[in-house]
Amino acid sequence: MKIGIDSQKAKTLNYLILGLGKTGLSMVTFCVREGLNFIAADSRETTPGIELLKNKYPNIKIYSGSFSNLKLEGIDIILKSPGINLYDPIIQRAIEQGINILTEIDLFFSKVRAPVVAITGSNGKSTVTTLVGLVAESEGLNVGVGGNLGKPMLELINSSRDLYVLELSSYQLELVDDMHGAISCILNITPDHIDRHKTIQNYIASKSNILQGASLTLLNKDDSVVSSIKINAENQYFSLSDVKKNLSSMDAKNSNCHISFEDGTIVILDDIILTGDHNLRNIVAALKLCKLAGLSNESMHRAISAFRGLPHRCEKFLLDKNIEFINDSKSTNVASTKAAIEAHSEGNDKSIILLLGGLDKGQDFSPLNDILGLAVKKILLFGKDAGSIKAQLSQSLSCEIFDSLKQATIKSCNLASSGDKVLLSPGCSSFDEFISYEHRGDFFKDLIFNFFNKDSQKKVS
Ligand code: UMA
Ligand code: ADP
Repeated sequence: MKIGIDSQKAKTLNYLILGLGKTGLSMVTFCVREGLNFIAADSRETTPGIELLKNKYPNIKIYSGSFSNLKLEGIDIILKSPGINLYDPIIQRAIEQGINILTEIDLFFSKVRAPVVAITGSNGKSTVTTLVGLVAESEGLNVGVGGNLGKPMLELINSSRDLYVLELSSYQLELVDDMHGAISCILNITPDHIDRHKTIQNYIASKSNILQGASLTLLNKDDSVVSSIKINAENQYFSLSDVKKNLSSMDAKNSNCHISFEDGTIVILDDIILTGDHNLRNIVAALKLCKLAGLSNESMHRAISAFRGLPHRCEKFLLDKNIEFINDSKSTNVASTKAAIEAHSEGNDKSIILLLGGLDKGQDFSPLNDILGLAVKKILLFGKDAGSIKAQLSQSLSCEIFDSLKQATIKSCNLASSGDKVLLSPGCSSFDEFISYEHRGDFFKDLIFNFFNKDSQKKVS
């Protein structure tokens, strides 16, 4: 049984904060503010987090080094950072010793009274979370937007908030059993992070935890995995297929294509700047969530029609000699690469030069074969797992392997001609060559701007 962090007893217990990244530091601040007894630990000898902590709170106890030497005697509760694996021996030891393991989500809900919209899924979380946040802002609400998106949720807490919008990852949701009346949404589930969760079933179970204790849930009717999840809360579905059925009947009547609810039109399709069905699906989900959160049609229309998309997600950053360059560095799984190719292909014109590769996280790349055969002129593979990805692709496809993204990018520039689209949608994580997907995307853009002697400030939408 979990101990409520807001109970009187909680103040008498001893806590161990595991991991001193962004989340760990936010948990330290929380514990200091609440007057809780704690020590903080990181398995690396030195991390920027430890230095920050020593400067800010010189008197707190910090353990650094292998967790195998970390004693758990006297610890009542572990506060786990999302990056620490449930299968880590320290967590297993803690479970054996009956120590409670809580996360930032438990701490968050112990303090927050305003409504919470919580969003998970394999892809589209950041886009949908940002969109809902923008609609709430447009309504004039004091909204806290964060979570896996970047700003730890504990840093969002403020008693004057009207609403919180949280992006939650499978790492954050792994141990969650109560979402305290949140409006919870699962956008889609396709294989990802199996290296961390071991099985797809564990990954689905982790994502599904977002529904526990929710007051309202929103699921994707078009996603076979998501739509078959059993739910206890009052559930609604969103569906791009249903929206598209209505659109085609409207097309026939020559009227404006728009997404609407029973009480009015929300957004005219021509006003939407984002490309691709995947983004239309994100917009449909965001609109439904806004509706469930009580936001007005006017705010939805204003925010959605002004939204240009987040950087590194199908970001068109240069059009030169009629060649389009697209940075989709945030694509770290096969489903997102597929979505990007679909969004940029026109029939069977094979105009895409695709840069694919990095760390494959044990994914199966064969589901890409059909769309690659239809829409892609050349596949430039790069990074540590280029060889194993190539082995999974159909032999009839034109592939070439490069040691680095730099070499693959230069090749793409030499290869591209008028009408082509050069698309970085790696479908892999970036850590073999880069510190993050942002680093990878910026590196790609800089190389291309340099190649064409372009001013990097002159971007296209
Ligand atoms: N650490 C250990 N032992 C371990 C693992 C990590 O001591 O076994 C330490 C590291 O040395 C480091 C710290 O833990 O000092 C890092 O903690 P963390 O990995 O939990 O990361 P945070 O800095 O707290 O950032 C986390 C999320 N990171 C992960 O889930 C890996 C961020 O998502 C999130 O933005 C941030 O909290 C704020 O909520 C990043 C991410 O990659 C973007 N998420 C994955 C994804 O989107 O696919 C899930
Ligand atoms: P997340 O936060 O879940 O990683 P993002 O909005 O940051 O989602 O997008 C990550 C990647 O997934 C990008 O490559 C983007 O183009 C792609 N993507 C966004 N929404 C979807 C979707 N609904 N289905 C498939 N891919 C998507």
